Amino acid sequence: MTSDSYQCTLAIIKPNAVRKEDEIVELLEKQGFCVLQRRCVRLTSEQASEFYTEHYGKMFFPALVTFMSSGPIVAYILAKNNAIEDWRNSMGPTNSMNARIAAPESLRAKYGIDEMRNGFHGSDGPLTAEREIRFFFPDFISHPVPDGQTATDY
Ligand code: RTP
Ligand code: MG
Repeated sequence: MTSDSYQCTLAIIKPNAVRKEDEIVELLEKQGFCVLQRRCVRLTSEQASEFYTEHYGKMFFPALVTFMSSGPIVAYILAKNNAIEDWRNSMGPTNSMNARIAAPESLRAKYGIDEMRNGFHGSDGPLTAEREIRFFFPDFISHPVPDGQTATDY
């Protein structure tokens, strides 16, 4: 990826933070993220299990599925230079209580409650971003990728 090219990531506002959507979007736009697509959905537990399939078998998996299907969520395709890493930095540490200490300006510090109800999801790499964008936005077409970039870079 060249330094002036944009990258896409999949971001989610989780059920505990959805009512703060307006101010969250304002904040992320101030940080240079551009919302390319938005979708408000309520996942079934089957869909939540599929989305978080990498965590299947972990102790927190059943609670995660229950939480993610407990109310509406909002999914976004965000575009920015270095969007994947930058969005994860904007979210902060997974555990919102740690975030309030280690990264008090982060979104999870501001809008998260605990380790589970941490308000946000962000793809953790280019392949994951591609899969997760397709999960919520199957019709999204990214630009052609001539020089070996992933399909979510454009
Ligand atoms: P995410 O995938 O949602 O962006 O979060 P992450 O990479 O920071 O964290 P990950 O390890 O992938 O965990 C996925 C989500 O599962 C919930 N979780 N709860 N011990 C717990 O109670 C626990 N651990 C993880 C969180 O909602 C976390 O974001
Ligand atoms: Mg993760």
